[in-house]
Amino acid sequence: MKLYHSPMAPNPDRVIYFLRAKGKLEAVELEEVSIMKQEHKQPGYREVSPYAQVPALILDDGTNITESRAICTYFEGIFPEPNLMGRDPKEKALIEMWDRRVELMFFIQFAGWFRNAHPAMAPLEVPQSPEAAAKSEKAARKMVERLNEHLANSEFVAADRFTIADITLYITCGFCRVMKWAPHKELSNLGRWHDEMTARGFAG
Ligand SMILES: N[C@@H](CCC(=O)N[C@@H](CS)C(=O)NCC(=O)O)C(=O)O
Repeated sequence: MKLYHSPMAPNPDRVIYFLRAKGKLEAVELEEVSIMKQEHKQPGYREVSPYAQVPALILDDGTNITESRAICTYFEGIFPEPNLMGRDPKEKALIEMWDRRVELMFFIQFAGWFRNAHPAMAPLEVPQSPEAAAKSEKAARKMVERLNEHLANSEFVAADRFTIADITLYITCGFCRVMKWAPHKELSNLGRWHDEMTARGFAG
């Protein structure tokens, strides 16, 4: 299996941290694609990922899987332990609920802020929009406050153990550095949770 990724890019990191949490990073051949050099937009890579995005997983039979959560679902199936996506219908639903909340209401909103505001994103986000940046920043800040409140009474993001939802929140907190923002240093419950996640070592 080959995993196309870009160093420091959050969606590929989500998959790499997931694999590392499974103790299975060595199961894939890693190939780097530079987003900043726009290698992901070259015709050769578009054959791997038609939407020109990383990560992309190519299975040994040639199948392409190009959504980070779908790639994690595949790895959860072939490497079931430790379980990171739920063991029974209720747990699966609750973990997916939190993972999607983090992805849609924090990660995607933060990405909208970054892509519409940061000068380095100008070639990728055409045209950049200050209004969209402001709206997304507001939504990201609101969600991170909600997550901080949630973590006042929960050790982990979902269920009562470490799951993919913790990985998704952790990569998003790390991604915030690109706007010189560290929400886990501003909000105490998020900070407690973040220290515990760092101590687990899945981020390498
Ligand atoms: N929904 C996709 C999103 C993938 C994505 O947006 N990846 C970013 C890197 S973190 C990318 O390839 N960006 C290239 C671009 O926007 O041109 C997933 O979860 O895999």
